[in-house]
Amino acid sequence: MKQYFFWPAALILNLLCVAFLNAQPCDTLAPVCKAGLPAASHPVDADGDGIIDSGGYTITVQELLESPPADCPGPFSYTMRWADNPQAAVADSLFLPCADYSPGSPRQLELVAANAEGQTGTCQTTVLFFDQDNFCGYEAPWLSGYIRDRHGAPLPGVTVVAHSHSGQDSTLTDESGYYEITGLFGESTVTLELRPSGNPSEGISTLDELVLRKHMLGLEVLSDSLLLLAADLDGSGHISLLDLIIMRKLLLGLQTDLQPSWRFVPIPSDADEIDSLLVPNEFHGSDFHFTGNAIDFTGVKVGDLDGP
Ligand SMILES: [Ca+2]
Ligand SMILES: [Ca+2]
Repeated sequence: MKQYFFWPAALILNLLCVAFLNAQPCDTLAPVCKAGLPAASHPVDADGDGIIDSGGYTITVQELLESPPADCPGPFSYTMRWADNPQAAVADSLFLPCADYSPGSPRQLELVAANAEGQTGTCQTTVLFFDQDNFCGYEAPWLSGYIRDRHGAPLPGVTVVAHSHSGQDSTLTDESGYYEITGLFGESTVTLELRPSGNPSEGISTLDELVLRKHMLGLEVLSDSLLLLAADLDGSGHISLLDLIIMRKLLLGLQTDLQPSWRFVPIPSDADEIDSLLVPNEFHGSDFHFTGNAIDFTGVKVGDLDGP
């Protein structure tokens, strides 16, 4: 009877000794955090009555951890805490009420790994908050702005298309030239494409032809960078006889199309940037992680050179 209990006990003791001897402490305990952690808002029933009344964000340790510490004896336990509030560490998940989320302000989260020997190590990552479904009520124009002509008059009816890796969204400028694109949260790079409305030959008369002729003859050289853009009728990046020929054809009705018929220049912009806008009517932007990005454009009617 005694032997019956003795051998398993000795075996367990032996295994514990082996485990202890194998548990070599390592120099540094280095867990690997995810590189950037998007957090989407979710609905919350704060008073438990079954009716959604607020929102918030929940982040779990598992979401934060990319990989456990390498070359160190486990098992590991994990806690996490806000880097700016290191006192409050939690083991499983952090809940952040909407009120604690500051729009446009990412926060640093720190993961703490510990092993049985009492060693600890940390890693940090940036948490990016999104309120795509508006549970926190922070849904705001993600990307907006005004499109006006070079005299400052609003340009209604311009189609604004936002292309991103998740697809595209489009809208029209209203009577005040205002556009607003929402619902493309979390995109790191977006291309805005602006498509004008109206007749390609609008705004072009013999007066404009006269201005272009004078410029080409060196009699009255255009110096305004927006006008130089307007004088490049074929979008070649420079002004040549071909631009004058196209204008002549438009005036005679021999040509009805003009590509592009408008050029859109983001504001602020300097002459160097305008010169480089050989790919017309596209604006590549990045770092649009948060709401409230504003980009205004000046629309230039190609071929319309007269007036102030
Ligand atoms: Ca040209
Ligand atoms: Ca004109």
